[in-house]
Amino acid sequence: MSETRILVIGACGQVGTELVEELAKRFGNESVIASDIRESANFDVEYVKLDVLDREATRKVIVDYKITEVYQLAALLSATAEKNPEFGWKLNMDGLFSILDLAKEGLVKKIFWPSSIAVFGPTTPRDNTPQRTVIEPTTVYGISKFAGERWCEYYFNRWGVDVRSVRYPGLIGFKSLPGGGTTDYAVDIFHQALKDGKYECFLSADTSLPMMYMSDAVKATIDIMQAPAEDIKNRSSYNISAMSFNPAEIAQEIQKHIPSFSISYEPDFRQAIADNWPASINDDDARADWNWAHSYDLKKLVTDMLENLR
Ligand code: AKB
Repeated sequence: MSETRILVIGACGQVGTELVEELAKRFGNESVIASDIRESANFDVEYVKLDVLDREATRKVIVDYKITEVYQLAALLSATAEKNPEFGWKLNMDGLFSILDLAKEGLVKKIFWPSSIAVFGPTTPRDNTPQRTVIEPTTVYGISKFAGERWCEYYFNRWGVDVRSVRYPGLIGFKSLPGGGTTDYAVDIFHQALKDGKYECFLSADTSLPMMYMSDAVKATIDIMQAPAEDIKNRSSYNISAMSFNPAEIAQEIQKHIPSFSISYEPDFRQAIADNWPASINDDDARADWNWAHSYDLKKLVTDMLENLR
């Protein structure tokens, strides 16, 4: 059996930071290469500077390091992509094609590429959103993720590219800050609660969104990559779910630990994005096909976040 050699692209982001750490634990530091657009970064594994839009540079890293699996995480998230739609589309689509094409050539054996709950739009059922339903995204991020899902399935059907994907909900972790998402409030709130004892939220009190603790998201990512190929019956992207809450509910949970904490609401342009996303997600397919299971609910998440950030 050939040795697993992993490249994580976009390793300095919110998911990448924790994913690299977990992959290194499971496969050994020498089997994992972290890469990002930054000049340098602090990882226990080797780091290479890489712009995924530079196809020749990407090919060279994959060949030089004898990479077998790629986790392609480089992307603009929902709020940032709305500010720069042209670059959001370019990075999110060309970054994916760069890796899909190298896999099509046989240079990479397996790919992970994340999609998002942002694929859903105002015409999608908001509660317990099914795996297969109306999908009419209204943000450039959502459009790019939905198009990416279709292309993943196409590359699998047409050329047998082993690509696997999940639709991440809002992700919450303590090891790094999020960058440019609509669900970022659920991370910022912890930092402000500990620093100032108060938080001004850019979404309204009753905006419920699907959320997940980062350790569960990392587990889902590695689990789907480790599953036998025949168990992956969906080659576009799987719904995955852990919990749903709104800003008022997470604030109440934080107040159980910090009674003086207060929250105020000043919705901005991100409110319109959140209003078009699901409130909760049905992930029966992921649970049935590759045994997806989450561990963290809101209570456990809040306790763990505060303990670690303190
Ligand atoms: C965002 O808010 O843009 C992301 C996502 C839900 O994909 N966290």
